[in-house]
Amino acid sequence: MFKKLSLVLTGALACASFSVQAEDWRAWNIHNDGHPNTAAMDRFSELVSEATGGEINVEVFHGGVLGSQPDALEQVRLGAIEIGNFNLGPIGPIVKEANLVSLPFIFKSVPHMFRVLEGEAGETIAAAMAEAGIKPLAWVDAGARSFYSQKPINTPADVEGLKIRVMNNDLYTSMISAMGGNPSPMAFAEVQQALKTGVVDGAENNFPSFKSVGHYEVTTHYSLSEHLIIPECICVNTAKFDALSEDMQAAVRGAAEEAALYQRELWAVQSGQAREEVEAAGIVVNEIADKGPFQDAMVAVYDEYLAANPDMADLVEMAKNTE
Ligand code: BDP
Repeated sequence: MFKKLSLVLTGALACASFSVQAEDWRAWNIHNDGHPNTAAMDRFSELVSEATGGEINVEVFHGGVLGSQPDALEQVRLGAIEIGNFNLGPIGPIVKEANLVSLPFIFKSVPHMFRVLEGEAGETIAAAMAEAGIKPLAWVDAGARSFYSQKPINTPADVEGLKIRVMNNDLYTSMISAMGGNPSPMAFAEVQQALKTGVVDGAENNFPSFKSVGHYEVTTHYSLSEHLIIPECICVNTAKFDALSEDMQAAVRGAAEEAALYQRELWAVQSGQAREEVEAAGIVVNEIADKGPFQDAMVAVYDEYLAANPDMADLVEMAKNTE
């Protein structure tokens, strides 16, 4: 009897704590409908509700409406936005370790990038990000970034004199300068207009993003330089996550991991589709037979970066030594 009563009471208490603890989280997503990450973030929201029994509800704000990526990252650090799908490029200026992934040609391929992230280098980056208030729960695929412009780019000399939009990170400005181009850091939302009006001559991104925000409508050539393979994350405000019970932490992390696997499946299919679609719309895609000259041009970027950040040498070695 006593046992029964205590069970009932425990149940009542669980319900009471359930309603008190229910949390509404806002999630930032820069992409719009039709981009694989948008579908993955919607899936994440469903998975979190299921896994937490409705204790945490994630409302995803697509299309960057909660702010530019650098702004949103600050908001996550402050806890004004709880969670989001972020690219590690703009995290580099906040978390030095994350800059490993922004060194041009550091990874041999997307699978190589994931192997590095799953190893000690990835653990170091994740710990540093968590320390800075942006805790990665799962890694997301963002393919490789290549240049696009009004002309084909086959060698670094073809970049000379071109004004190229880059994400907000000094490594990218050095990268463009090392090829003789003029780097122009700019928010993602402004790039289409800037390409259209000639404020910039080119930009660089993966196929799904090139397509989804219409950059392919205002350029003619996409050149497969694949100079950057930058991962993304589902990242949460560290304090918010750490304050959850262990069960809730496991539920949210599990949802992020499952959503990330889903994203990678979508990416595998949709990045090929995006390429086909932009080609069908008239974009000329050119293979770059020899990427050697691009890599040679980056030696100066590495030298300058490692001279200023000697403590990054270990991470660079780890990445290079990862099979
Ligand atoms: C896309 C990333 C997004 C970036 C954008 C950019 O998914 O996070 O903001 O590139 O170039 O591929 O700014």
